[in-house]
Amino acid sequence: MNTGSQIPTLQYLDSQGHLSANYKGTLTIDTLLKGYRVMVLSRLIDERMITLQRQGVITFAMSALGEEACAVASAAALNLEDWIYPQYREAGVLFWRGFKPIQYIHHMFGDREDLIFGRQMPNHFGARDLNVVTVSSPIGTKIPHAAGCAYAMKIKQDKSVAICYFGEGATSEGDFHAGVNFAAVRKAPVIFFCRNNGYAISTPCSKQFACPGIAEKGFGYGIEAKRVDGNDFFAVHEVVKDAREYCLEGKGPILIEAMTYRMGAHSTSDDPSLYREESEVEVWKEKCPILRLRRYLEKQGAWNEEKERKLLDEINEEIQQAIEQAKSTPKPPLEYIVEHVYSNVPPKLLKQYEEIQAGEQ
Ligand SMILES: Cc1ncc(C[n+]2csc(CCOP(=O)(O)OP(=O)(O)O)c2C)c(N)n1
Ligand SMILES: [Mg+2]
Repeated sequence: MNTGSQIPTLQYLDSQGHLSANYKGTLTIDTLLKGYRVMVLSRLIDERMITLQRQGVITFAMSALGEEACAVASAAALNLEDWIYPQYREAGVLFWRGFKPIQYIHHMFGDREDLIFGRQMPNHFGARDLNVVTVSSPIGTKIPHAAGCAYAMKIKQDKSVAICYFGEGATSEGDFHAGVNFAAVRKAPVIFFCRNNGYAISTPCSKQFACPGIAEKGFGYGIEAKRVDGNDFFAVHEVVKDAREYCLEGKGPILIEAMTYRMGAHSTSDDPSLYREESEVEVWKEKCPILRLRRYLEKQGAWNEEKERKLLDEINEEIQQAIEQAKSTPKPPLEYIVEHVYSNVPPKLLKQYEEIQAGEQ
């Protein structure tokens, strides 16, 4: 983040797992244990997918390494009826809502069981039955979509909100301006959740924007804005829970800036050693959201080495089985690349399809 911000960063849980006495929230040990499991699942799946890409088994992978609390703790603060507009680092939201590792891995393989039949890049997931709108590659495009969805819910007097996740890089896009301004004027019940992870691929925040941070941008649109430690499960949960209530009281949208760090590469097509020092990553390893929550749970007597080993074994086994299953699942039929979008396949697409088909024979 650039220096000079006057907006404080809400934090309750420090890196050693001490919870501040100021925390008056509602999180129970059961919810925290679920949150911990989902964050570990998200981490282990990400790590395996990166390895599979390196082995040439899948084409591409992105990860949420170090940013897991943003997705999982925010999902824990929402209702299932709330609409989710994720970017590509929010698989944790899906897992919190019950998406199975096998479903996710079919998606990463783009096979016949992938809900979108391999028509999107890996990490561009979605789940209609979980109210999770499919990720789209062009950065920021989901911001006006979420604003429109929330405005529709307001008109229909639904008691739900929309949440739109994006990185700090997305706030330099025109869609950020259009979406946030529209939501502000219409008082649409939408939470704009910005993960400020320090980089937009290789561009650090210092070269992205001249204002002190992202939260400040919200004030420019006349909306409420908060900054939170994005690696603190308690703080993220509380700020999103409060934001949801704020939206439902008809007060309009809210912008949350979650301070976090992208521990991994931007994607498997990126090499961060070209633009940042390893020492920077080392500092953030101690602030890891998973480690922090584990330390807290251990202090409460709710977690120990034996439980940890069992959890890792269970998840790794489930992931391994899912990978085997995906490996033996056929690819979607070739015609699916042109079908299911238009009622009649447009001539240009048909021509391309016929060319590919001829090349395959
Ligand atoms: C409109 C648009 N421009 C550029 C890209 C290429 N691109 C993909 S991800 C990315 C960086 C996004 O950074 P940020 O919003 O901070 O999200 P993060 O990857 O850090 O989570 C860029 C420039 C794109 N997908 N869409
Ligand atoms: Mg970023």
